[in-house]
Amino acid sequence: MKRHGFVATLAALSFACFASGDAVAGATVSGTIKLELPGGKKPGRKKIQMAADPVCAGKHPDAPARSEVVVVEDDGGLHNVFVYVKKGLEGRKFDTPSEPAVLDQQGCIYVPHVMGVRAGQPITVLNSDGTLHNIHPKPQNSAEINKAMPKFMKKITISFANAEVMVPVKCDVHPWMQSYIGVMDHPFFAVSGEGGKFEIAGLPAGTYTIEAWHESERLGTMTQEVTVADGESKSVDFMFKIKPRKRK
Ligand SMILES: [Cu+2]
Repeated sequence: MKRHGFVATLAALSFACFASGDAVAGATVSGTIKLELPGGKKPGRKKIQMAADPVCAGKHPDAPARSEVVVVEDDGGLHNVFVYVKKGLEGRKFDTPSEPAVLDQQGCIYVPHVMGVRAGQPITVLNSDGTLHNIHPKPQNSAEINKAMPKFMKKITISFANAEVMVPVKCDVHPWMQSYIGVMDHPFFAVSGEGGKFEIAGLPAGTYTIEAWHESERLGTMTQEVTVADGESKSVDFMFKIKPRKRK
């Protein structure tokens, strides 16, 4: 019996050594992003008027598309927040993925509304609509892109050379079309989704400034510092507040 226990302990020890030695012991930072809703009232999402292009309007036969500027759940869970490591990775280099990110023009809306890519990573831009779009990102740190995509052009590839939070993307044909792309020189970013949740995994041990960015100026950005050890998981939550409108 004793001997059996000893062997089992040895086996467990060697497994533990294997796990810490060979596996990627990256840390995870995850959390929930919420919007404070005074009185429990969440901001409405305006209908998007697409009548100017009947092809677009025809893509939403049952209900009109609605603005994605502030997408918030009843309990405050806030979608489309770009969360990323702003500080703490200086001097580190990460391979650029050759796998393209995908931005679709679908129902005359950008899908996804907010996304992250790597500097130099190819981005496949799809036209799923059978109408003319014009993909027009306006980066500050990379070359501007302005490409018409007639209805027969289903796919093009673009990329941004340099990191930038965030690159706004517009369509010159459909003024309501707007999206944002976070261009990063490292892989540690996420976009909040269901429940306002996000997760950034595989982080090296270290102390990081995490920034949460929302496109509305009245929400803006928030930052928090977090220190993680190898393999550690830490929770970082953000609570956005709607700032008063700026007086003009
Ligand atoms: Cu368009």
